[in-house]
Amino acid sequence: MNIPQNDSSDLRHDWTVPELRALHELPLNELLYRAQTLHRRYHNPVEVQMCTLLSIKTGACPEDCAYCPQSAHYETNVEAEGLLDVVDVLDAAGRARDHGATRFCMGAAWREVRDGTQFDAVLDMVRGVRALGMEACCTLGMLTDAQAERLAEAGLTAYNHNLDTSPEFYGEIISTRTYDDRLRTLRAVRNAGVTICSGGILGMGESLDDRMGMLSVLASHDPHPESVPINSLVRVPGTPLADRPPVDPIEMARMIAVARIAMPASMVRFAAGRAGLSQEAQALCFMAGANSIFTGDKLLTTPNPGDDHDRALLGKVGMRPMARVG
Ligand code: SAM
Ligand code: DTB
Ligand code: SF4
Repeated sequence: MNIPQNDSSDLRHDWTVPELRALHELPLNELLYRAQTLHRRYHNPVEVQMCTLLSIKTGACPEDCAYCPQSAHYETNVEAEGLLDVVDVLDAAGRARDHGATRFCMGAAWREVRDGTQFDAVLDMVRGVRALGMEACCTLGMLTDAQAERLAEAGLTAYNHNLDTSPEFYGEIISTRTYDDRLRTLRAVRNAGVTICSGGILGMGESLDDRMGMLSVLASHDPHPESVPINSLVRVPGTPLADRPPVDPIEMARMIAVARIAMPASMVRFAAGRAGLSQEAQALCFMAGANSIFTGDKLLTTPNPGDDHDRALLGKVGMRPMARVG
């Protein structure tokens, strides 16, 4: 990524919660103006990266993440499915590429990676996606240093591992692992030379300070995570968070804008939760500094707006998909 030399003072790693909260509380126009100013210093403001997700191993996950339809702890309508075949995954990646995606993200409902034939197959998937000329991203749960290195050797571009929320609120949402487990995997990814994709979820009952606390921890990483997905909770029946009230789209835009200001050179991904939003609300999120979306009609297990919707939306707002590099 080309970071203009003279702007390194924008890239701070000591953002405090009160500072971030003060940004969040600005009049919306003022907040958006600041976010847009930084956005165009580091990115082309009319380009949006298209990423496509595929669940390569679905459901029956031993973790108890309260938001997740794939946890074995909750009765949801997700059907468990073992690891997909490499050819099928590469088929899907090729189709995503034909639809304009430049990054292909493979998600597995695992607590952690185990060495063996399944991990070897994932490494083949990574090599295959790279051979298609796309960025390859995986989200497979916790990793050891050695596993992160093997993913790096296979050519993995990015590893997604979300912090989800603040350290203080984390225990309300997940009891089967700790925040430190999460941070340890992020360190393994960074040390292996794979870029980091890490963000979180709005709408789980967290406070504003929890949202800002998560951004403060993310921004404390040096370098910043190269990509920061901001999800709004997809409320899935059967999960403990099924009845949470929906996230106000203006709150979503504010969160994206603060993420953009705190980590100006990063890709800020407007991730889960677009399906419930109007085109105007989505446009506002782009104006706030989002420059990446998940495309295709499915996220991992839940619906996403789909290609026709996204083509119409980007057309209306005059944005274009980012071209593939290489
Ligand atoms: N099992 C791995 C893990 O947890 O890291 C990888 C897959 S997991 C489904 C990836 C991410 O999806 C989670 O960290 C969470 O942030 C997000 N996610 C899961 N369910 C969600 C939901 N209902 N709404 C929004 N985001 C969700
Ligand atoms: C991320 O932050 N959001 C994506 C991706 N990283 C892996 C996952 C969203 C999952 C939404 C619920 C589902 O479809 O199962
Ligand atoms: Fe498992 Fe990941 Fe879902 Fe948590 S978020 S239950 S670890 S698939």
